[in-house]
Amino acid sequence: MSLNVGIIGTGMIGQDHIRRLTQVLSGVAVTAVADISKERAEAVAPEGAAVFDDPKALIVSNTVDAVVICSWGPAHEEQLLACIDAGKPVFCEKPMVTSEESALRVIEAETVFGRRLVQVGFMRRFDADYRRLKAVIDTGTLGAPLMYKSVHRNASVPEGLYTSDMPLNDTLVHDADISRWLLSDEVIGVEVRLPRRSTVGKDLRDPTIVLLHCESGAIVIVEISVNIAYGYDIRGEVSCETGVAALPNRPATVVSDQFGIRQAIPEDWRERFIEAYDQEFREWIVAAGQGTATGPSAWDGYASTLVADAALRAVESGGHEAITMIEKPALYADEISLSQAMRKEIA
Ligand code: NAD
Ligand code: ISE
Repeated sequence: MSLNVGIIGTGMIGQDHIRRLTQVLSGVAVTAVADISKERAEAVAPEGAAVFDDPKALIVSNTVDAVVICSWGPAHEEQLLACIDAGKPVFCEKPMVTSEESALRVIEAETVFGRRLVQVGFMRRFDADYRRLKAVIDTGTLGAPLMYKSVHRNASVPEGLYTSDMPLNDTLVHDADISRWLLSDEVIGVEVRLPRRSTVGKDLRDPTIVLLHCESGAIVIVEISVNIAYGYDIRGEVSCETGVAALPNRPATVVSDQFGIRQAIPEDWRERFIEAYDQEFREWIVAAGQGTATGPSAWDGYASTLVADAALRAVESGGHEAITMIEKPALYADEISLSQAMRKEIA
């Protein structure tokens, strides 16, 4: 039986997810869409899908079994809470929410409901190269992870939409989540360094370097550029006690001509992570069909929000900003990874 999905937010990523749910993946149908711009929703609605003005009407509609939220970050909390209230599985694009208080309200609602319903759109966890990188770290053959370098470069950002806070409260959440997942660690402190400012980004504070201090003592160095012009370039390298494991360069045709030898770089996240988004939804469709969620949880959304909040504070203070988390509810108890077990043995 097909999973009937309603999509809230039909902008860039909403349209890309409509394409993958209607043209790429099976076992799923898009039966409803909603956007504050009804014209946009109508223009991109798949044939036969109902178009709603009000996202809450979409959420409770009996033509919708599960919801995909692709609206702007500040709208996510209200829509997530409405989905939990309706008992419907919900895939929510990152950032899950935009403040610690919001994240705690989502966790509280889901915990009271008693079953995971929320999956957060941290698609890197579904990328084959990141999964292989994690597998290498988890086997423990390189020893404990000590440092991770996460490079996150965007060619450009949409005019008008980006503010100087967005590298920290919108972009950094991906690096925070993938670091926690790869290293099986929790971030307990954040520092921010602002290098010489690029003139390409106009009013943006760009680039940014963020240091994430992890519970184990490992340090993550994140480099964020949101206007680097040459392409979308994502890199990752984990330095362990006896070796280093890195993401490979994406295979691309090597062109040799009068200008030299070169390979194309993805234009944006849609191209770089196309298979990861497909896999993320393949796994979500199965879980949502069973009335639940898989992969990045509301807890992970909370943890990445705390990192973003601390990074914003660190810009102001110029120093180290500590992170304190609530006790993890049993609903989010993870399987302990091999690297965690190994680090405990070393300690
Ligand atoms: P966008 O501006 O292109 O589209 C957002 C859409 O949501 C717009 O059509 C807007 O009208 C609609 N919207 C806003 N508030 C709404 C509300 N309250 N109710 C209904 N509709 C509403 O933005 P985008 O680039 O598609 O990003 C959307 C979300 O997806 C953001 O949270 C963004 O961070 C996230 N995103 C994730 C990735 C990823 O790699 N996982 C990539 C891009 C964007
Ligand atoms: C965008 O919103 C995303 O989520 C992309 O994955 C990220 O790389 C980009 O920096 C964000 O603007």
